[in-house]
Amino acid sequence: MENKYLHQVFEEDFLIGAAVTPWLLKQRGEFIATQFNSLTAENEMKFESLQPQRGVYQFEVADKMVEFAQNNHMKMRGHTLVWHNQTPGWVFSNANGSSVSRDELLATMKEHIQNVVTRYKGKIYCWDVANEVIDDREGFFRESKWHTIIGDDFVQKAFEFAHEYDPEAQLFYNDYNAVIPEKRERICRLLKQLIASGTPIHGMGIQGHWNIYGPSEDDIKRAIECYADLGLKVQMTELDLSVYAFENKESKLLAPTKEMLTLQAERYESIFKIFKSYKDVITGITFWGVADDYTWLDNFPVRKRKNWPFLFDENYKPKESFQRVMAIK
Ligand code: HXH
Repeated sequence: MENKYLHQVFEEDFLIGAAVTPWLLKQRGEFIATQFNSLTAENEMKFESLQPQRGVYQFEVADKMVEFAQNNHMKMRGHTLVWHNQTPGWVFSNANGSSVSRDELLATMKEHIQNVVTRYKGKIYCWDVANEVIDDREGFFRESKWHTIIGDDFVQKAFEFAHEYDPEAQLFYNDYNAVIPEKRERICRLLKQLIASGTPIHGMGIQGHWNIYGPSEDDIKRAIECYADLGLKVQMTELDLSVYAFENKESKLLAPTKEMLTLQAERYESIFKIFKSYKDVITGITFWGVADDYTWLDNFPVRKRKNWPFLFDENYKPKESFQRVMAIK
């Protein structure tokens, strides 16, 4: 296995992707194209990026990212069509501040999906159609304007529109905390309802914003099985392993400790062993970034706190985590 690249080691198993910014592609394009064979735009295909004002579409940046993927023979995932965040206010309210009606919001949803999905038909093989619509604790649907204004069928509608404009695209539901048993059960209920009503849905995206302490291997396995048992493909869509437990508010650390890096390497090895054992249902593993020089975790859940969640360090050198993942048989 000398000098193989990351995606080559899993060639027979699943795609290996990275979420990137235009800046990363410019600075580190060659590195990204050699280690990964799938690409996601971290922000550039979200609603506010593509249609900041009603009827005003901005496709230039996203187009360039799609072009990069094509030029480098990488697959591209689309993220995301319907989400409660990073969606402009005009979507939900009229010029006078009053709420749009169900029919108006459905028309906006349909038009947006039509324009975006049609533009990238045949170039984006897989869409996160709906992101994070299930509530974390009680209740079922997360409280959002999409849900309040349209009602329970807003998720189904989004999938139907996406399917109408690209019948070949793989359509995914995507969520976080998707291996925590209580939320997993609620997500499964949603997926079952969608399937029972004939919705064109093909996969479940487990985001995978995890850390060096959890979730447990059992929870990960059980979740993959639950989703796969519904007949869906499964992907890890936003994988990163924070070096902090979620409650840890530490913010002064300038470099990861040895213990952190060792724990991270052990966890990367064990989760990739699990992923490999489910290669028949898992079709892709995407990291939510590339290397430790830049991650959204530098600002979440603690602002301006450095984190080191990936397989490559701040200088794009392989970490112990990388070696352990590459050595899996
Ligand atoms: C993802 N959300 C998004 O899918 C992706 O588009 C974005 O670029 C980064 C991460 C993860 C997320 C979900 C909920 C959330 C924060 C991040 O809100 C919380 C707030 C407090 C406590 C827990 C979650």
